[in-house]
Amino acid sequence: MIIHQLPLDGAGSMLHAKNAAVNIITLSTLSSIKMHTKCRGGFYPSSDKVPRGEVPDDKIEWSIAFPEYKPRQYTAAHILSGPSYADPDISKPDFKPRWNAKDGNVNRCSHEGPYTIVDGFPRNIHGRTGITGRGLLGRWGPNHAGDPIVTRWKMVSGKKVLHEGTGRFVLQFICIQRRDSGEWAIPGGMVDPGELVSTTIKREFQEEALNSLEMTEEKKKQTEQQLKDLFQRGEEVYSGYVDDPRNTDNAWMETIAYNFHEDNEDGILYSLQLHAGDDAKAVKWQDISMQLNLYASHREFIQTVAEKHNAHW
Ligand code: RP5
Repeated sequence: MIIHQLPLDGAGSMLHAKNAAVNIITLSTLSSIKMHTKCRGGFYPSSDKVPRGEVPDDKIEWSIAFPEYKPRQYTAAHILSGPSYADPDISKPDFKPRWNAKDGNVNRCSHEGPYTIVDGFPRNIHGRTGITGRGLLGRWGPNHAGDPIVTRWKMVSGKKVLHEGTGRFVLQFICIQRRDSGEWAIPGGMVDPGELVSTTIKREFQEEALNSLEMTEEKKKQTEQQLKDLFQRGEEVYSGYVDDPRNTDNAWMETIAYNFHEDNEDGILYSLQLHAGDDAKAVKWQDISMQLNLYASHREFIQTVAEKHNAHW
């Protein structure tokens, strides 16, 4: 028996048409779409209403002349106070970063190729954002993260759920609610200096979706053992720039996203107990569909995963 799920908007045929269109979005084109929708306009996040300068759609690219462009400079006070994960101010004489290179333990390479340095400052590889400085980001240039997209099939009474509108099975992913903005997101996080992204991804997943920071050492080991097989089967689904609301003209987010999928209904993901921890204030299994509204570019990453599994979108 197959469980059917009704289309949320009741527009089955329209969904089919849209699906045909989204299927042409491939990994290679992901990095060039929907950029600077979240890091342009309005006030800079968690600031005292610091406004971003206006950047019209046709003036995002640096190659387009925009002589009136005079963005404000903003770096959050806690970044300027010099926490261990942040760079010093660029004006400090002893700060000599090696741009576009592995700079000791810090990776200053972009996944998208070389970025330019203008008047000593790295320039956002995807164009203008309406603000200079680092905002909430610690590093000048690329700030590297990793994103675990952990998926399983939606099951009801032991059966996979089929969406009536698209005729495809419904996929679910582990979704966290961010403590900073309250938005729902993939449980990703920043790569620590010298850390492998694969390690970041596992660590962040366990901290944010399983609250490993509050587990006993024994429980932590047991959980790692349970997840070992799943984490060995990860597949990279995205690598590049993120349209993150914290991006500025001189500092931006990049990520590598991996999909860890469980096909087997006896597998670990059907019994795993979720507990929000660290930067997450809630965690849940989220049905995947085009109705999703997620932090930064996460909706696009999830769409890619849905397409990869030929799942409902
Ligand atoms: C996003 O910010 C990345 O995709 C990743 O999910 C996240 C990392 O930043 P924190 O969650 O550590 O703030 O751009």
